[in-house]
Amino acid sequence: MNAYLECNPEVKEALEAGKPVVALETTIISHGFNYPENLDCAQTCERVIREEGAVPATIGIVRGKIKIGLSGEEIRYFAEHREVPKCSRRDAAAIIARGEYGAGTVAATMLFASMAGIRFFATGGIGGVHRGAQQTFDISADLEELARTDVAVVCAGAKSILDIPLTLEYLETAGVTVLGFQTGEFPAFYTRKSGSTVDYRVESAEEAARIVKTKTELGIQNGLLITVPIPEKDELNPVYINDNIVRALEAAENQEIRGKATTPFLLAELHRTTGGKSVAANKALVFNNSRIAAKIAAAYCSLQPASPGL
Ligand code: PSU
Ligand code: MN
Repeated sequence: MNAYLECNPEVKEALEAGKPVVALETTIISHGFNYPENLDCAQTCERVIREEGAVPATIGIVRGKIKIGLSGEEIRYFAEHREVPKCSRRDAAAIIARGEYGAGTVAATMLFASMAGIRFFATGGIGGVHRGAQQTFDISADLEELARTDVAVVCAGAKSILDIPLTLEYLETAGVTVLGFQTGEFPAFYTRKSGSTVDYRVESAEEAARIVKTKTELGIQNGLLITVPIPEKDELNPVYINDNIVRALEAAENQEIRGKATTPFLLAELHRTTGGKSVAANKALVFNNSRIAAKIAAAYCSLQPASPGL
């Protein structure tokens, strides 16, 4: 492990013993929700992972150290300090060298998890190719990270604030395996369906774990995406949420929101215009993803290698 990494003893022990560990991100805490929902969400994700017998490792940069497995107090800090900068791969070295705090995106959390040897990561949605990217070039660094870093990310697909077909094209070019957990369709975060298909539908945690394991044994060292639809009871009406998304995109355009501010702005707009409905859906899907990630991590740890010596 590098000198900037600090792994808490529980996570370290679990990793050494080959027990299931699931990483969680901090951008979702500082920039994905308001206080105190963000605190409740972060704590519940950890609890859900524990209920499945896995160890949660919420990851963030604390005074220049990459903390693998934040303490309760540190999680509270990220929840209360929404000004902590969003940290993607490109920001990591600068934030760490300056001894500052950083809230890790999906990209940075994958990077840090892989440094620590964590194979599974649960989140809400990944960043992707933004609508209009043909002009703006706004493509999330999350996709590039999936192209290069060996961590399996469990998410509810991507929001339709993004261009989902183009996001899937990018993932295909990057060689990222995309699984649908009990679905043949790529989920659209707030809704179970996006109109785009996934290539591989899996029915169980064991089946997903077997694919991750096979990829590892083949020495294919990039990311893998496991997409899980939001539970039916929590799904939002597609017409309703898409109307709100169109309005949020217009507001971003009118206010000339650009770069790393775009995704948090769109999320906040949706939270506001849906009067909290998007927040409730967002929480439900993150908890569901945390539970399924823990189940897959546990299944992975109980799989035997395909043949001796692997
Ligand atoms: N999608 C969500 N909630 C989030 C994010 C995405 O529903 O909090 C965050 C994640 O941390 C993701 C990041 O990695 O936004 C993507 O930002 P960008 O589009 O700037 O790459
Ligand atoms: Mn962007």
